[in-house]
Amino acid sequence: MYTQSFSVPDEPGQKHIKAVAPAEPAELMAKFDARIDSDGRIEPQDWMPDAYRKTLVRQISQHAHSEIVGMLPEGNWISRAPSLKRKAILIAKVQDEGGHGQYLYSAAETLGVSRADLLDALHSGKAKYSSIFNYPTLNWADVGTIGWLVDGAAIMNQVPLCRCSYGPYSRAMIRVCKEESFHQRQGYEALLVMMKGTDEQKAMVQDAVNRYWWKCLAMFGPPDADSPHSAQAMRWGIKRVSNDDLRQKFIDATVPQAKVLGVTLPDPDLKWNEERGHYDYGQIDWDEFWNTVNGNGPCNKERLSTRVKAHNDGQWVRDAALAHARKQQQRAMKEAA
Ligand code: FAQ
Repeated sequence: MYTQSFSVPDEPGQKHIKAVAPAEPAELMAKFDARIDSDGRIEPQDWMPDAYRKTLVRQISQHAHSEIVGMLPEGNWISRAPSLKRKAILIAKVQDEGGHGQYLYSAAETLGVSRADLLDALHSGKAKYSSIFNYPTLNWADVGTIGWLVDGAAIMNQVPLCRCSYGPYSRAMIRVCKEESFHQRQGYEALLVMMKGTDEQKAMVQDAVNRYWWKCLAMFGPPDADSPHSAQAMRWGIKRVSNDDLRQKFIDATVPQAKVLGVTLPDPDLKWNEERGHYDYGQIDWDEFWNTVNGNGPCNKERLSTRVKAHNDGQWVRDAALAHARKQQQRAMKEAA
């Protein structure tokens, strides 16, 4: 039940996107290709190949799920934040993540899928979300580290998505990236404060960085050679930079930040390579990554059951909103009559 093999539900009888058609109409296909080649944007009303639509639904919905499941590890710390200021910042951040989920589900809906179906896929364990949110937040430094490293990795991956070929996704990403940038800074600042504190506080930061560093590198997805979707997604201008290139950019940007912070990144192979103009780094544990993606990470079960409970507990809000909308509509019709 908790595995995450993604599928936009395709069960017979349900209303979903068509399977990839054997042949797309040549004229429409040529127009679509020309738009992509000229770096134009595809909008919801435009014709697009089924495979392009399906890829976008897969990526955007996984992204939306990541944002809302991503609220949970930090949400655990709202009631235990060490000051009113930190609590206010954390509440704002967690709310922002919920908002990102909303923009992204809306962007996915423009492709002809329903939000209810996407949420069903998440809640039944069929849909993927980012591996990083299946790890626990053990102490307050984890919250700062998520801001610094997890949001930092998210921004690195998402800035190029502001130029994604699908209009609604690219526009949603502009606002998301502005907010993620605040998230990254607040996390880094919280850690800077802890690193000026007691030895115990410094040790907490180092411990959090030790636990999160490698998981953040894996967030960018499998190596390019093992990434089944990358080549086509890049051809279509959905992905603009490859998994490995983004991972490298993230490492290169983060090493100097770690120096300023005074923490050690837990990789003995991390060193500047003059010839490449980049940092070399050690082996990522891909078995551990896939084990987590496939439902067996430390918090997969807990995250999904919390998510399902939140959704069920919110049923009365959705019912009330619908009843209110119906009332408004009836009133408007009466007034117009
Ligand atoms: N976790 O061929 P590729 C955030 C799957 S938002 C789980 O390389 P693709 C905000 C992949 O889905 C973080 N699964 O796939 C925040 C595919 O499986 P499928 C999320 C992963 O799509 C911060 C298979 O592996 N960001 O953090 C992961 O071309 C703090 C093969 O991989 C986005 O979603 C993973 N890490 O590239 C919130 C950004 N990586 O579908 C709260 C948009 C790969 O065949 C607090 N997404 N897989 O069953 C993307 O850029 C891409 O989808 C990638 C994966 C790069 C994630």
